[in-house]
Amino acid sequence: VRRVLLTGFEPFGGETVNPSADAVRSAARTGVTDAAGAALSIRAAVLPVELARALPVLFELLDEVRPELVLCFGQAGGRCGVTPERVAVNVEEAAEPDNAGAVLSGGPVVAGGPPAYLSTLPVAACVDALHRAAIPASVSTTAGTYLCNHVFYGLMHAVALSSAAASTPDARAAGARADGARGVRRAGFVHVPYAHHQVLGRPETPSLAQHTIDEAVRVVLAACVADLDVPTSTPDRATTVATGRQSPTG
Ligand code: PCA
Repeated sequence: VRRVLLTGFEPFGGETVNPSADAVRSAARTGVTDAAGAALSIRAAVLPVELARALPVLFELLDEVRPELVLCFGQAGGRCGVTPERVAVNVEEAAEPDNAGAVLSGGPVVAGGPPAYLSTLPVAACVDALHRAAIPASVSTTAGTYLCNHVFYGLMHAVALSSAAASTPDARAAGARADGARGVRRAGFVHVPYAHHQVLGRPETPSLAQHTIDEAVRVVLAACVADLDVPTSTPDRATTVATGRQSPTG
């Protein structure tokens, strides 16, 4: 049985809901099968929008679930479609503090970490699959510099360290706290727009129905599972998908 970890985020920025949390819970409830019809073992969790806690909570989940595939989701209010993220950057900076009042003041996510990590999800295939399901989608080249990018970068860093851990003592020491990342073969981040019910009084703000966002999570998950057996040596298969216009996140 293939083990999958899905995460969403709690509400932030004055919202009372976060469609990413509702959508991952929905996927765990309804279930998703692979191409051969076998049910996936899905764990869905909701991460705090807190710098000090988001990654520790994620790493605990990795240790517990030992997933092959990790898909993190977050809300990007103002975007028109579902946006698989191409790249996580080693920067955290935002005008708004996190839900615990902590300020993101321009420092790195991981001191001394590489500038960026590319998603190991098949982002173009995800967009194609979403389009086949008639869900608006495009590849995004920025997850912002708030909590979503923080979690995305921290996840990719943990996976990178855990795969290096077998070979170098340095990496083994640094990676020790994310041991559960070791079996992860694909990981990445996907932003979703506001749900309709969040913007009822704001007719100019783009949104999708929550049930469409729920479906988007299942579609992305199925596309990523189908990709699990393709060699990772060619991360950039996004030759046919144009990057859509994006508004800022969070
Ligand atoms: N979106 C924010 C953080 C939590 C969420 O759902 C972001 O894009 O950083």
